[in-house]
Amino acid sequence: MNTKRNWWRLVGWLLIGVMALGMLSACSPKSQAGADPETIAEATAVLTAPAGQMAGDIPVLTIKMVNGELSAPDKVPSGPVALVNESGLPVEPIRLNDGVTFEELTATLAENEEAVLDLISLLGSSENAVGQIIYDLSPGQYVVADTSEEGDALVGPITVGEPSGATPPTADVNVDLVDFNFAIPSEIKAGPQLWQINNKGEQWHELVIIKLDEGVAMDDVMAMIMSEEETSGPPPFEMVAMWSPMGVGTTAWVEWDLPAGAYTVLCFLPDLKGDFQPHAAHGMVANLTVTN
Ligand SMILES: [Cu+2]
Repeated sequence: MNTKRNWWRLVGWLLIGVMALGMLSACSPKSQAGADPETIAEATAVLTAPAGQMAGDIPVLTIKMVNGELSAPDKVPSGPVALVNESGLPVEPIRLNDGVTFEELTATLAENEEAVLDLISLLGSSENAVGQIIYDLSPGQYVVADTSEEGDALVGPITVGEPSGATPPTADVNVDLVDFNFAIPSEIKAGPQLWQINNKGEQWHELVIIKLDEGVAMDDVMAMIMSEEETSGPPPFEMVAMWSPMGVGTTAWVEWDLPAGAYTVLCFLPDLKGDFQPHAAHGMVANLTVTN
C-alpha cells in the first residue's frame, strides 16, 4: 500500500516559484486529498544512518536511501550543519514548531494538510546550489522531506540538540530578507560565491533571482504577476537561482555560480498577514549586478 500523495504540495501554494505565476491570482489554496499515514510510517521506519560525521569543522546531516526509504540520523547538533544528500532525491529539512511532535505532524498530514502550515517552519533549499547547503539549525525536532514533484516521503523525527560549537562559514554575499525588502549588495562578483541568507522578517520569505528577457522591464513582470488573467506560455524571464521559502529567524548558506550580468531578485510569496498580494508587490524586489 503506497498511494503517491505529495504531502509537499500542501505547501505548494506557498512555493510560488516562477513556474507557477498563474497561481498568484488564485485567492485561496487548493486542498489536496490526505496523505497516507502508512506511507509516512514506512518512510520513517529506517533511522540507521550514522550521525555526526564532520565535514571540516561543520557537522553533517546525511540523508540516504535505504531499501527505497529515506534514511536520516535521529540526532544532530545545533548550529551550522551541512546537508549531505545521498538519497538521489531533492530533500529539505523542516523544523517542527516548538511543542509540536512528530506524531502530531503525521496525524495532521493525514487529516488536514493545510493545518500543517501552522506546525512547521521551512528552512529553504535550492536546486541551483553548487556543493553542500549549510543550515543554521536551532535546537528542536525536525523532519526531512522529499521535495520532488512526485515525492511523498518524509523521514524523522530528527532531534537537533546541543550546539557543536562549529564555526559558521564565512559568506561572500550576505542577504537579509525583511518585510518587505532585501538587504542585499547591489553588486557582487561573478563565479562561485557563498551566500548567507537570513530571514529577519516576520513572515516566510524566498529569494528568486531572475534575468529579464531582452526588452522586458520589471514593470511588465509585475503587471503579469498582478494580473487576474490566467497566464500562458513561458514567463518573460529566465530563472537563474532560487532559495525556496524559509521560516522566520532561519539562516542558511548556499553557493551559487552566477555569470556576469544584470539580474532582478524578488520574493513571490503572498502576504499571508495582509492582503495576500505577492511580497514583490509590496517592494520585495532588488536589482543585482554581477561583475567579472
Ligand atoms: Cu517575501
